[in-house]
Amino acid sequence: MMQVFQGAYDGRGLRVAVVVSRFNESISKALLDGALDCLERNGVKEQDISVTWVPGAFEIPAAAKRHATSGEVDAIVCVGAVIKGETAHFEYVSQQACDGIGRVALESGIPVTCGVLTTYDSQQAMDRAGGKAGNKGFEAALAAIEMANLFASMPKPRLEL
Ligand code: INI
Repeated sequence: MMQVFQGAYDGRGLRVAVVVSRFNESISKALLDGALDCLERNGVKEQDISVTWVPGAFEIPAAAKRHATSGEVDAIVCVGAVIKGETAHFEYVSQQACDGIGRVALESGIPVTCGVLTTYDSQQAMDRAGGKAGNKGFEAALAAIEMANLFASMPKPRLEL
């Protein structure tokens, strides 16, 4: 019989860290609210949730790594907003944020999800932070719950890559 692994949207008993960047704060705050709403709706207890603020999206991976290596969380949700300005800075910040988040996930083996917006203007960001295109913070939190349950159901890692 074939084995199928999949995660459930059940946050009961999960310990979740949310890392949020202060830059573009009104957008980040809306993403954070979306993430917290999702965690609470899916049964994660308030005392099992932590929120960590960092200055900008560039700093998100380092804070996520601290949580990942603490052994005290089952999943990490990253939210923030990188919005294109007049220089190439946006490219480097968004790349560092997304690559770094992915690297922490791969290196730690703990689910780390990416609700960091990388948009060309503020309207696109607002649309994705509770506007007409949903709330990417909510979606990142849901993905974290699914991945934490998926990993709990999968065989334990025995080999180093
Ligand atoms: N940080 C963001 O989170 N979003 C941005 O749009 C942004 N832009 O465009 O500059 C941004 N820059 C700050 C960066 O994340 C660091 O905090 C800063 O460079 C200090 O390391």
